[in-house]
Amino acid sequence: MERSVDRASQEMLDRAKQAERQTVWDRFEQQDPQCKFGSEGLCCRVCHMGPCRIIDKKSPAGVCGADADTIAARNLARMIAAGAAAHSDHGRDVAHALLLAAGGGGDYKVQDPLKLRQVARDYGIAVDGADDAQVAKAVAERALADFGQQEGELALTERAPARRVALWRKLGITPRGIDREVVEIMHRTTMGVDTDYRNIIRQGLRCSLADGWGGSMIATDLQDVLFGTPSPLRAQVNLGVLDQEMVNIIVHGHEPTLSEVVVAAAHDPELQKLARDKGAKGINVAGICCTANEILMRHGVPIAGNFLQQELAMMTGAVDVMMVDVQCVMPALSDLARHYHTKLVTTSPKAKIPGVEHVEFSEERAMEVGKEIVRRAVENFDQREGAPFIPKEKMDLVGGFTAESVFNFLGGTYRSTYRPLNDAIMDGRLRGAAGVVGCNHPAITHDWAHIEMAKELIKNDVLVVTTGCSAIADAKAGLLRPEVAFELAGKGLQEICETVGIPPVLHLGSCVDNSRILMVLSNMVAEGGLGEDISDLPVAGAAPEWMSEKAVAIGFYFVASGVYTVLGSGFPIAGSQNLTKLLTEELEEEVGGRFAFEGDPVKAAQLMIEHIEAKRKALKLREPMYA
Ligand code: NFS
Ligand code: SF4
Repeated sequence: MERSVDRASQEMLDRAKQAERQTVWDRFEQQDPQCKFGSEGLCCRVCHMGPCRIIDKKSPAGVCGADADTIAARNLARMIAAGAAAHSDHGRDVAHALLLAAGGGGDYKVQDPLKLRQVARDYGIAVDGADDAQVAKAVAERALADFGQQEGELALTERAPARRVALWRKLGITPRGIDREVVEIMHRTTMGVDTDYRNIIRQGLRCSLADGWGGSMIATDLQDVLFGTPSPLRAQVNLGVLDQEMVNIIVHGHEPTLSEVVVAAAHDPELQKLARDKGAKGINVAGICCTANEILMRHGVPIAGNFLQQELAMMTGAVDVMMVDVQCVMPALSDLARHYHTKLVTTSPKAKIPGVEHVEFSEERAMEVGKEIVRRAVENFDQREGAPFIPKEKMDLVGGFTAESVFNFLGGTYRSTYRPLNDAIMDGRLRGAAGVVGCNHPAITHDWAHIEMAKELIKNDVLVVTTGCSAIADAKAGLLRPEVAFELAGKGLQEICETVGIPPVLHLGSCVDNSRILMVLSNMVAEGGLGEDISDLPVAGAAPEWMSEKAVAIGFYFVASGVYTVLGSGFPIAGSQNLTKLLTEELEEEVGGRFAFEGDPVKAAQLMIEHIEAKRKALKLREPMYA
């Protein structure tokens, strides 16, 4: 199997081989064969009577009597809890930064007062007569309270269509408080509590909603408030954005509270001068993973690569500092860094790596820390060992779409309406829309599944929205350029891209920005003509190369919101037929969405298109114009 379809990555993998450097792909091979009990969800380590493994006839239950269904469901629910916790803890930090900004302390300022007021209204906070600081304080406090709320409902869930809100209430899965739903999963899945796999998954759905319509949505909205709501812009992507003659700083991780100040610090005249004194032409910041998506969306800062490229970027020998914060950071970077001049720097008190330099970030001293990191990079520039090897590949892209901006463009004029999008779907120029999101996985040829799926969808007049590492994969393949529509999109989608000047694949941001997709779906329902609920819409979702627990939480909140969602590889639950049936069939009755598992990205796209067609039929829409 080829490791990557990305040329730049292939070149770096060749270099790695010559230099006998290990990568994630090698370690993945070393893990072969992976434990069957774990991968089928049949290993339980919840108490010290275990670990227990389910073996059909020999041991059909663990020491306590828990069976395959219980054990697989508990394991999966804990993945949801972890994923929701990661997104939500990120959201919490942003809310904290907003509170600081409201108090006038620290280095953050409200940059989108309009969005601030919108969020305030959605929280039911009175804004008339209040100044920005007062509104920001009220919003930040309200958002922070959402995490610890014990009773009632998360306010932002009311952004969903009324039908959906009512359904959640009926099912008892409206989230009460963000932290509470995570804690309740941990409680229910500990030894001797919830044994009913259906009941466990119910709580899983509730917790995932606390992520999508809670923690992640708070992260997205308050980041827009603090750092500005993105608008479409041009940028570049892939390892070729590293510049041999510049100080290269890679920001890797997730929280823009830090990457934003690093980008600003890189413009500091004093540091710029220092860089020139060191013989560099300037300071170049580039991103990896979702913090890259954040600063791309708002500033057009180039992206060096996605999840599976983190080691490859370091192997160029051109990275003077790789700064990491939280999530998706491979511990392997620390060993690898010993072979290069690259300074690896951890920054979060939540995420240290043994033997790695730590420059502790806090929102209170944001700019000071940002400058310190840039300074270390500049001072490291002349420590490079030999000439770097930077692949030439880089690609242009247009990114920066949001739920607010994206479909305004479909009308050709800037107005806040989803009418043109809904009309295009209703008159059959567009068949529907699909969200393709998520990670890379070394078991799947890097980027291949994302790209092939997106191509198949746009060929069939399905508009694609994308986030996370999937967006970066598509970007590298050139799918985020408006002109690619003429080459690869169906005729209907081509017409739309041409009229509006948008690419057929729209970059909506980082993984917490999947909450933007939830808002797009809500807005489509609100605009009218496509049914009463998200589950009526001709849309589908997919994560063709997922690996993170965060992707599990995302998949669940899409399904719980009524979206048919196809995963490139199944959840680790194959040992429980009942649970598999619940997630891939029966859930649809309950919540209007369900999962499908399909490893072939083109087949997966066809499943999505079939689903979209079924929804079109149910809505009695006309046949697609260019079928
Ligand atoms: Ni999402 Fe973004 Fe990438 Fe996966 Fe990791 S960076 S938060 S989890 S690997 S898409
Ligand atoms: Fe085994 Fe039950 Fe303990 Fe799990 S909870 S380790 S199945 S005894």
